[in-house]
Amino acid sequence: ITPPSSDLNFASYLLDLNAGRGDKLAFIDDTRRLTYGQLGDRIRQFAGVLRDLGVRREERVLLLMHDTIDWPVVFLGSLYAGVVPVAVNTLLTADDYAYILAHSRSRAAFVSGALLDTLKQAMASGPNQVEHIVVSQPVADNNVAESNVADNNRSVPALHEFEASMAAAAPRAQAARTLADEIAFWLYSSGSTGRPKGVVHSHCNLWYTAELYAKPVLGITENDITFSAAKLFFAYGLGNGLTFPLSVGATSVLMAERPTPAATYARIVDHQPTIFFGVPTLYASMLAHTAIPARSDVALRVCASAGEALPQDIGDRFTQHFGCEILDGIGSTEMLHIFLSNHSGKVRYGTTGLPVQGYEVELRDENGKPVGDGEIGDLYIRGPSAAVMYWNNREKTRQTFLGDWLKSGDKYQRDADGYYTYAGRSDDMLKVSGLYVSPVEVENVLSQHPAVLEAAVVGLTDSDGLVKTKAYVVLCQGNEPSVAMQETLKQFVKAHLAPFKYPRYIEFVDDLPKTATGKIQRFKLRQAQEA
Ligand code: 3SK
Repeated sequence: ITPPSSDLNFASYLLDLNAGRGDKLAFIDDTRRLTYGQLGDRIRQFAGVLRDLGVRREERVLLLMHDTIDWPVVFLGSLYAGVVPVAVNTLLTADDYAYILAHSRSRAAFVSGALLDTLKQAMASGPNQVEHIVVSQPVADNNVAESNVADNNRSVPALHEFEASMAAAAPRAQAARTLADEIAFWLYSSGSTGRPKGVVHSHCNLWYTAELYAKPVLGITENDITFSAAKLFFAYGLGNGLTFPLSVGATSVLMAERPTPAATYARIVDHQPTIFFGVPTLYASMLAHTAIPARSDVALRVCASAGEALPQDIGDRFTQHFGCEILDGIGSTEMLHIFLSNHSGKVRYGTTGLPVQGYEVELRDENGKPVGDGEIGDLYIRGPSAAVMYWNNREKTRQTFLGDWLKSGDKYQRDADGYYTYAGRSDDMLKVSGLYVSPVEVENVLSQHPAVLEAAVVGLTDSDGLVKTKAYVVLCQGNEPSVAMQETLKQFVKAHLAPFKYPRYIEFVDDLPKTATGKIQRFKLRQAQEA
């Protein structure tokens, strides 16, 4: 593909691209609809709000909002104005937001009414530079009663209501003349340890993910309706629900609430999306749901999965029922979207597929040397959508961004046909009796047992100081924890994998600790063990 020109304002690019689609629906949320014409008007209007609030080019603003049509307006309106939105997870604690506010030095905060109290708590607990809080969809006790007049000499932040601020602003006719390589937005990425890292992305990165993944791999066109269970504040959701559909003039369905199977199916049936984006845990619970819609009730033509490896059985059962493939892939906040993926017509469930064209992938050993097919190695990626850096974190930036290459922190194995299979996070891998054991591999086998809903495997250091595998297992309803069940599951794993991989210990639990995207937090299980 030909790279974009060195002048690129991604928001302005999208507005130009969709200029002929004024009456077409761009977004449908839980209560409202927005055409492309209205979206363009609101983006220009929002850039006027930023000017009224005194937010200047290259300054940061916090975007802490649920998925409604205001989210893309704030995100793209900021890009349009050359202001940098810092989009954050709506499920964090006040302590996390206090850290992010101080770290990003956000000048204003755009927040959903339901999250205002948490934001205020964060602001009260630490230093920050927020002068204005603008509340989208206020709730009853928000008290957004003040006049909406910006006064930059205040000592406490002014509270504004989103719609009133929009109504009072004069639209900004011209977009900021940004460069393709200019900083466009930040996302925060949390690792298994330490504070979240501010991942800094440029305008062209958004363009690349649409050109390299969404168009060729998903085959997305203007006739599609997208629906992403992953929220817009995740890199995965941002592409799925915003930049991909808008890059082709498609329609995106947004949902503010948590993606339960019932809520997800309701959108799939009511709005007839043609592309659905989920995560493995959700696909599993959708298949276990008591009221699965019939294939004839849905319009799905392709689905995507990321966040963690999709077990083969879930892919098979989903395709059997809905007649539609799930393209399992892996991306990262640092690469912005998916760089390794299954491709329609060539899906191999249980694998993460093949490199997305435009990205290079390598597996290396501890000394940085490429490993052979069938061997487990560390995953490195090279591609044009890589983030610029972690903000104000030289050490972590240097450890991750290695020239053109980026170290993902995942372990993979490639087979003779070039398909990649996930072998766990680098720091989750176990070495038992000198041999690598992938917790994911053992979990996948356990999950295939009819009594098992889900499982997580970690290393347990025994009294000899040797690492043994331990499985935390959630049983399906109607199955009771027992010694006999432990023995059955151990034998089941031994029958399916090299015997040394079977979990020496099994503990039954009610649920597993997970991130908001559904990734199992094995480090929490390890910590609980050590406590
Ligand atoms: O979790 C993933 O695989 C992923 C996919 C797309 C974008 C971001 C992420 C973390």
